[in-house]
Amino acid sequence: MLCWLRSRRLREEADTLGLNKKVIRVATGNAKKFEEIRSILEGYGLKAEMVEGKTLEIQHDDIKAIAETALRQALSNKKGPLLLEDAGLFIDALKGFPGPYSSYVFRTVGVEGIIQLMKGVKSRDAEFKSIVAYGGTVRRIWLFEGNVKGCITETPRGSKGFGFDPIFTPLDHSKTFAEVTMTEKNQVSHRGQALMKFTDWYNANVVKD
Ligand code: ITT
Repeated sequence: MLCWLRSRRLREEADTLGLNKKVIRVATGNAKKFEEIRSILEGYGLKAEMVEGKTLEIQHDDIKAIAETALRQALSNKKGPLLLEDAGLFIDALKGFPGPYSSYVFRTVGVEGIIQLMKGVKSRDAEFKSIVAYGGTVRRIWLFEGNVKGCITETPRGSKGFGFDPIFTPLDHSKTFAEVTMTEKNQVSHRGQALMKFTDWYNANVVKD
């Protein structure tokens, strides 16, 4: 009931602001991530508009808390509604590292740093996790989670995608995320899963009148 009332308020808010409900404003500083989000949302009949600028990323061991805090911060100086996504690569043998520190680890030691850390390690299970955060104002935020299990390759493979794509092979697949097209990646990726949950909710609660 509470959720329904909140959804109705969000719908009313969008109406008052005169927003086109089919356009989702996405806050990210990563153009390749935006392109994936744009393509996924398009598949569900929604358009994406990039709201540029690096979002604040707090240090926390939970990516839900990171996404929620980043969205609150973005909404405090940009007009909502906004969607923001936070993701990370969690490697079992490294007890979940780099996880919430993925952005920092990618910028510093990069893909090669992970390959070095995993040298000689037999168990190579890993998981990409994604949290999509959406809200109209700082007080009301919805979270949607997606994940994909897979493993870390021995060497980087492929040149598509971004970040840790060249070293991640999803379960039951032989190619890394960097060896397949963006459409193929989106069909199995953590981001694709989280955005599917978001669009189900959004189309049912916000778009419908
Ligand atoms: P934002 O501005 O949207 O925060 P970002 O690049 O910092 O962009 P994240 O914090 O969500 O994105 O992701 C942290 C890091 O995790 C990112 O720098 C990548 O190295 C890695 N990563 C996230 N999603 C990925 C994906 O789909 N494929 C490969 N690496 C990914």
